[in-house]
Amino acid sequence: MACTRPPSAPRSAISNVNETSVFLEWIPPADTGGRKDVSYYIACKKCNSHSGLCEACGGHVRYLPQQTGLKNTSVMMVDLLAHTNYTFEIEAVNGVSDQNPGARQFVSVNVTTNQAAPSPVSSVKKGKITKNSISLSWQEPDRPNGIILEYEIKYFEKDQETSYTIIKSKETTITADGLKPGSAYVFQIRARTAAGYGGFSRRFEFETSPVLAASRDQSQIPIIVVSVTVGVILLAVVIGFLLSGSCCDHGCGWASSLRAVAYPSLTWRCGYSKAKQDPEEEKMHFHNGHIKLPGVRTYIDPHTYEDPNQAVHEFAKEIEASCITIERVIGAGEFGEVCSGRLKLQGKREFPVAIKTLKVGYTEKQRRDFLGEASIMGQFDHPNIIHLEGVVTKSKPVMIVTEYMENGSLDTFLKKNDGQFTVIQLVGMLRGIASGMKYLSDMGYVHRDLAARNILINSNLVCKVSDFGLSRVLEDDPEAAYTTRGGKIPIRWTAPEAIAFRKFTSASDVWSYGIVMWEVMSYGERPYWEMTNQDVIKAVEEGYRLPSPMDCPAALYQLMLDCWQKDRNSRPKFDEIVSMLDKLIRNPSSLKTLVNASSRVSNLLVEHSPVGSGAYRSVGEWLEAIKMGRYTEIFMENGYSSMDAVAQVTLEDLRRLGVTLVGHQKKIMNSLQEMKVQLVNGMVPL
Ligand code: L87
Repeated sequence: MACTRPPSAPRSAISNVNETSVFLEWIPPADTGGRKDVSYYIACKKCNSHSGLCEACGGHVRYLPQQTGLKNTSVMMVDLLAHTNYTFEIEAVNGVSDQNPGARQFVSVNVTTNQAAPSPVSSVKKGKITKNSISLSWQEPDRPNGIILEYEIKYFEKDQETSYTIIKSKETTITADGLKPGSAYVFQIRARTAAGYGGFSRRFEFETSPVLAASRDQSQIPIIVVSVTVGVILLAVVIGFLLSGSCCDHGCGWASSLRAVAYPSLTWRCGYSKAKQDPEEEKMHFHNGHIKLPGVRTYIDPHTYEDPNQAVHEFAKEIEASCITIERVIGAGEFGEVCSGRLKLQGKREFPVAIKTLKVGYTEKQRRDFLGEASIMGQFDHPNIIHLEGVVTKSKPVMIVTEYMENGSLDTFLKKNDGQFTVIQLVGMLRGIASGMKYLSDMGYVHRDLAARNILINSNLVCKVSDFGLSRVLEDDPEAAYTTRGGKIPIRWTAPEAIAFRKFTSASDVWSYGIVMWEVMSYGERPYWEMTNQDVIKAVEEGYRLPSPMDCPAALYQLMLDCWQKDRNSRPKFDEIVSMLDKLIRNPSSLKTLVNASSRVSNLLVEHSPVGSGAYRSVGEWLEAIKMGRYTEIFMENGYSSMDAVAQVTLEDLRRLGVTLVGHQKKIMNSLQEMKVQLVNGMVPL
């Protein structure tokens, strides 16, 4: 037997961070040591960001599928600590590595995890139950991911979900009272940390004790009569108090704001003073003039404010212009330029920001619409929503300042990096967008213009939803076209009911999300290519849907088709989309089944033409043309030396040849497919 050696280090390791999970992928070592038994070992170190000192990670980290003896070139680590720097060393070993234990051959990757919301509460127990009350207790979530600030308990009478009550508690016990006797109630609990709310627990159902027939005797009637009378008197007093207007003089918190919202015509009587308002209270009690239960976080339409300047300062911090250094122009918006720059706030380190400016000579309406976006953004706090730093309104130009996203708009970024990401990286991007959209839909905000061009992506490939506004959103979008009814709508991204009768809901956002999935999986391809808007509307109405992008995992294409159901109530909800994508990320083999080429093709009008008669005279020329020239030698050495031979290459063959980067596999297979098949019409009837 010939002498063999330990392998060289793995190469080109890449990481994808999702809250407290990290996915790693690499390509095999250049030198396998002349052996076929290469496997991989992952060493995990937790590093102090100040001292730079590292220690072993300890037992809390889970490795999927495992930490040692990995045969595949990818692994996922879950249950990492939030906001922590980790170094992962991916070591290649083979049967003789033990003979030379000194020389570990590894490639290392540094990552910083993000803050994660707490995991759901999993066990809830009932305590004392009476005919009007239910007491509950529960355990802290398995993964609190931080200090739990409070719990939110939502409950409603079974089958009466539309009317629910929310209680907050710092303890892990509560008593819900004022319940109906002998009735079933459904409870759900979620925990909140600095990172926001975790998911709700599953539903727990408990029943109040029944009233015995004997206790429902005549003796209770006087009590009921008295309490109803007292209730009516109290209500009358409250209404009289509200309508009197006298409270304006002493600024009585929520009552004056209730009047401002619920009775806008009365506001002239007292004017509107910020000092008299408690913004927190307003957020908790009202939504577009409706009284809201405390703790139900919903988005407040800035239009409900008489004075838009007040809205913006309620939700956005005023920044002094002298704290901002503008560096360069990075884009254009409807109202003026978008720039990159730096922000230096007192007591903080300077950091990069993006800045939207309002061009000079604006009208009052333009200023209001421009700052309206900041009023909306300022209400959101989520890792997948672009973060508002603040606004400049006291000097000119008026500006909106956000965190800086190094990789810019998602559509441009994907076009620039065609074929360069693994499926898991792409799904990670989609997961982030879905998570941001879930948050927006939970807040009651309908985006209306969800498209890859309105998603920003940072250097960690974290995607964030951007571009908020009300009427102006669509004015700003060059994709938006006027419909016959006069509305301006980005047709290719919009659900049919929103185009036909302006029914914009979170379900129509889900449709758009399906289009974004398609854009992402096809690296920024234009949905419906160069078809006209009219043809798109007609085709979709007739039941045609976009075909699967090339080499798209079947599970993802199925999810797209689900998002594009005609019946908006049958479309998945954003929380279901997030769970589905999480499941796929945790089990990457579920992404291996691709929408196969033959089923794609059977739905298409196709025309076959033999490979080889075409444009390329040699394998080298072809690979160079698709920027895969680095593989020429490997192809030639392995018998793929003519275009006819190349035509037979399968994905399996590519893997065997060491083409392990999914992006490169895609590039090569796509190019072959393109040579073999000419697509005449790519639409798939449902
Ligand atoms: O490279 C970028 N990084 N580009 C091109 C950006 C960024 C960014 O952080 N373009 C924007 N960024 N915008 C405007 C267009 C968004 C689709 C924003 C950040 C943005 C701003 C400055 C205010 C409000 C909303 C988005």
